Amino acid sequence: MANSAIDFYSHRDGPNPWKNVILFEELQIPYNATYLTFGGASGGVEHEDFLKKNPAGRVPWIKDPTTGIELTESNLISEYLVDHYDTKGIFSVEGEQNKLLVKQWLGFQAASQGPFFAQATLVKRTITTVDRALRGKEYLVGDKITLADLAYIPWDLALDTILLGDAEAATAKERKKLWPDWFAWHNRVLQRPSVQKMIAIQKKVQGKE
Ligand SMILES: N[C@@H](CCC(=O)N[C@@H](CS)C(=O)NCC(=O)O)C(=O)O
Repeated sequence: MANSAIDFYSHRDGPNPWKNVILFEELQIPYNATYLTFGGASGGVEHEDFLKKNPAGRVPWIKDPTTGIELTESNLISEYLVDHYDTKGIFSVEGEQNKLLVKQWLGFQAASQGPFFAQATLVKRTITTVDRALRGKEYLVGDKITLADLAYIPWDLALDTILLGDAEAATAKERKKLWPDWFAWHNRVLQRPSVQKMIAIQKKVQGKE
């Protein structure tokens, strides 16, 4: 058991730190969360105060006063928490093959699920940026059409298939039909009390209770 609470740097909306919250709840590890903002303002992930801790300017980041360990990368933090605090072996697996498979799927999560899902969010953010830039204007530059406006058209035309008009996967019902095993697995994991607790904490800090 951790002697003192782990210092945990997080973000209210960014999904990665919330993986670690599930582990804090599973293993009953005390922690103190500091919620940073995105960007370089005071209290931000890119402010010099935090860059001294994590030069990558990303959360999560922890300091465990019990061991003195400082660490970033959410999946590595989860592995650290299990190595040190999973005394009942809730998450232990037998044999080299299974141990490696856990690492394989953690690697796939970090290299594929996280970044590609994040891109989907960035699509909307990009549209918001351009929308903002066009407020009160007819074109991006000056008061006439330029190459800049034209360059956006082909990708914007593809939006129906990229994201917004994803008629096949827009609702849970459709996703269940497309990916039944993924859907069942997702809902299965969702039932764990630690995950429900994480969701409750997340809603609270996001002001969505
Ligand atoms: N591979 C890292 C990714 C960390 C990451 O991208 N965190 C996001 C929040 S979910 C972040 O801090 N973003 C800050 C930014 O993009 O400026 C991990 O799994 O911990």
